[in-house]
Amino acid sequence: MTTKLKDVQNPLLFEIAWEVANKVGGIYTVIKTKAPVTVQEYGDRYCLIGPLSYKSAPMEVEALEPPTPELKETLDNMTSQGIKSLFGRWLIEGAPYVLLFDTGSAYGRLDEWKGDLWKVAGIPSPSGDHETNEAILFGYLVSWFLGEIAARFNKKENPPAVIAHFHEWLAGVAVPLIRKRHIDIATVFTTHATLLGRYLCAGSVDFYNNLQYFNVDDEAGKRGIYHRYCIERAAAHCCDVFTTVSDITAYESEHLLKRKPDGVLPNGLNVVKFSAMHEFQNLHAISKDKISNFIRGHFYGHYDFDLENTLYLFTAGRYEYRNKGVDMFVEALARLNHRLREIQSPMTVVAFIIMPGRTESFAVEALKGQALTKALRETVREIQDRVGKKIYETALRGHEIEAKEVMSSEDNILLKRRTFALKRTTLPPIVTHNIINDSEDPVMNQLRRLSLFNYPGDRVKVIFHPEFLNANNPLIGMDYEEFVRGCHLGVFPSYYEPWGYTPAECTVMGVPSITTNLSGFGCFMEDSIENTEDYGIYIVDRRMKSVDESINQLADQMFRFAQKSRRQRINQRNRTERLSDLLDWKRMGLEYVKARQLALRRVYGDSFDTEDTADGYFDQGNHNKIPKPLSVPGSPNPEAVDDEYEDHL
Ligand code: G6P
Ligand code: 1S3
Repeated sequence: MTTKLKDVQNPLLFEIAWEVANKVGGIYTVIKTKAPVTVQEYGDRYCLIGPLSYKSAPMEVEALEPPTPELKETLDNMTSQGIKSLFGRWLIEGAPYVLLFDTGSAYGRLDEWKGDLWKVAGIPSPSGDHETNEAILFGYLVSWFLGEIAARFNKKENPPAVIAHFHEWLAGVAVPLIRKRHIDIATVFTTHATLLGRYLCAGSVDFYNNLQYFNVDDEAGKRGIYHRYCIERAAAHCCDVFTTVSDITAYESEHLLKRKPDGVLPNGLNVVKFSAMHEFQNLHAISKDKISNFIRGHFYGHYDFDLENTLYLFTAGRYEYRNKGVDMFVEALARLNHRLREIQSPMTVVAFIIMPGRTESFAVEALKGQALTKALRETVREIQDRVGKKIYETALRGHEIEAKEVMSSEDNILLKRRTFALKRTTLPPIVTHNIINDSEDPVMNQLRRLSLFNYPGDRVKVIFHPEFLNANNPLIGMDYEEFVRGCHLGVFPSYYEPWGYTPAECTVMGVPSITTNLSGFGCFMEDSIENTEDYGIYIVDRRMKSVDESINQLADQMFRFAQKSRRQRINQRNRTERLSDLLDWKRMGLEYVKARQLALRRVYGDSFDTEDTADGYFDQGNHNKIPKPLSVPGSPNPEAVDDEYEDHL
């Protein structure tokens, strides 16, 4: 309900998400990496809204006085009614304004608000669902805030148009409230997945072939998420512009949420370009060395493969065994092992699975290997020093030194002792931690079933690291980005993946990856590039193929990758890295601009000078795909492959 003409050229933008200054998963990455381009467009007219966590806020936010009287008055009024909040700058690139609400300070009103939500929107909220309670408190605080501030701005001569962009159901409660209360703002709601989709896929249903047939209320009820589903569906229907992150999730939303999204807002990244062209290749070599050090320790006593002919593959993400396609990855690794053994390949593949599970501690056997190799390294360094000094002194005196005199007998014994300690009767562990209920862990069970135990003859070795990486980790002391850079191939054969940041992150670091045509990222790349594989983006067909065929395709892709020469891998990394511009927010952010424009036109159509139907905002038109690279494939001499062609790209 528009009352006055608005300043639609200089609108205010609030962006609301549970993951603002609060890292949980992918939405945090979306919001944080997008901030620089949004700040560039909106400057101080942009403010993010999230929940206040007293643990993380001091590290994330620099507190400030509210810069406008409208904001100050609104927050003062809320504070006088017991609501605690923190306003300031979020300490990330772009330094946007951020407002965090302490949902705890509103707990006394929970029952009243739950009753109201049922009355005005028909949304039930059973007791005992903490996450939903938080979502309700957050939604009521945000709608209270937006209602007040919009009313205060409306008293101005030429009030600014206000856009509120909400992400995901956890921030969705405010959307139906804004609609019901006729708050004078334009709303956008973006869903990054659907609740029901995630639950259905995690079970064993043929999701994509049955999308239109699910009885959504029934399915949500059976899974105990009906109330959450209601929030998500209400937000999707009550917003002015409804969007999601990929075409595949748009299709899913149309059937499960019963509204066709107005457009798709794919996720970008804040791409850091190195001034030196091949800097990322050097970083690969440095990080790979660190991984190799870990490998030496992990496989001590069985370190009988050549690191020069070893490839590091990995998968990573939240531990959603089926949704993230770990089941398929492990199965394909067993087939890859078989094929590499069959051809007596000189290559060894080490496959890492980095997914946080429920663990008790690091496994002693995993720690022991690192300790032993560290001790050996130190001993060798000491001996090196002593030997170096001896040679130097002898040479200075003009004498020659006999090779057998170089090392003292004490040093010889010391070295023997260290070498002796490296003997081992056990196989190198397939898991780095002690897992709680190990016998029920799906990854462990599958590894056991397939006998992937790191036997000496295996060409595929596995390491399940059931915890996210960080630089202080005593085993693999690297943060995630550094680790990815050191790997050769990321493997993400997801079944349910609305977007999929993991392969996108690989791409901007110049690391090839495998994804699927059921992931938003995979479909986007397939749509944008003529032959994705040439650019190091392998796509497994999980739509039209049977499960067995998809696993074979995945095994085949990894097998072909393992046949590449170093030169070919370097070339492929160069091509992969060239795709990063495609994923940069500078480009991807344009879809967000369109969504906001559409919302403004729909709500404040009268305030625009030109007649505009607001339709067609998301029409992509005819976009040209990135063509095949100029380089000739399959040179007879792989070491001499097509460098001169590469320069033309
Ligand atoms: C980068 C480095 C090269 C190194 C290569 C190893 O390109 O700049 O110096 O030889 O990585 O590649 P690889 O695929 O064998 O890890
Ligand atoms: C969701 O997080 P997820 O891993 O649960 O949102 C991400 C950001 O949009 C997206 O990349 C991912 O595919 C979704 O599944």
